[in-house]
Amino acid sequence: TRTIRLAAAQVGAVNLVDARAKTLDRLVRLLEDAASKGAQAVLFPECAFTTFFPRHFIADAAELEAFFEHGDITTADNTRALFDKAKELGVDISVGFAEATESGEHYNTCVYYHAKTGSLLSKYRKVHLPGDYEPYPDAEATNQLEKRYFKPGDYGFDAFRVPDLADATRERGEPIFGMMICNDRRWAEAWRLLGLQGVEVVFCGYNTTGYAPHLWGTNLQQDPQEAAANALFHHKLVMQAHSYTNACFSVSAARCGWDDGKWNLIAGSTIVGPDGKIMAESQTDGDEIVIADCDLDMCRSGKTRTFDFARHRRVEHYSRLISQP
Ligand code: CDT
Repeated sequence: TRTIRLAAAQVGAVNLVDARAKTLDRLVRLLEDAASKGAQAVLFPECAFTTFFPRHFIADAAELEAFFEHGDITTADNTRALFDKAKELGVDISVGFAEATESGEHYNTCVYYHAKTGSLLSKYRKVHLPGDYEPYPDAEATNQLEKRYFKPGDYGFDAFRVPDLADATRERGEPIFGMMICNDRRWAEAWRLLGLQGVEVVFCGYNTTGYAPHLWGTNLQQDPQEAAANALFHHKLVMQAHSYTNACFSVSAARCGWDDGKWNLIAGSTIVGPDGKIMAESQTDGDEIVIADCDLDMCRSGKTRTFDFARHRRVEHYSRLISQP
């Protein structure tokens, strides 16, 4: 069978002052919960090990650096417990983190960890960095300083095969996965690049603010509740639409809830099928496992009919897609 059980590990509020060990412990518990439900691969959110620090203007370099992971993510003190647990349970994980390289560069990164071999099958660095370089003058504003804190990813969108999850048939081979991070999910180009590689499952962790008038523009006229409902709507809209037009499953995992009792991030972790329909979604804005059985052969009808790219795309008309601006 090519049915695999996938899960999103949604993570609720993480406060600025929360000890890293406490957050790490929550991630480990979520993984145990997912494993007890039979999950084979579990997606954790973007920047999963800390609060979503790009909302804050952090002028002090050492203070900022403390939000980043250094060295091998699978063995570093602040993160290894999650990978050790994945190996112990035999459950693959994908997790997002703020990456500091040896040469001092910073990326918004995620990895796919293959439990059986204890190795990283893939690494992705966020390409579409939202927000601004300069903080807003309004001290109460929700900043989104990703352009300040991270470099745009330099790996592109590479799909990859994952062994041991499903029976690899001669025809289809091992399942094809792809990863993106938060804002990437709003960009058709990111999905299509994965779609063109035959992707069957897209993983996307996110931190999406529920109320940020400075950031969203149109929210200026909205009340916070209306703004959060809109943000949730747009999140589901893009996950559903792009899963459908690329004939793939998608799993999205939120870091959500009210950080510091003040900053709202939307929930809405979902698993979507290649027909664009939601198969499972979170019921809370706290720590929660969202899980579904995904029959990868369901991707076939889309990939061989309506969205058979080789037959139907008309690339002679697409040159504007890769020209500036
Ligand atoms: N983390 C992240 O990428 N968040 C953005 C916020 C909105 S930017 C206009 C997102 O796309 O959800």
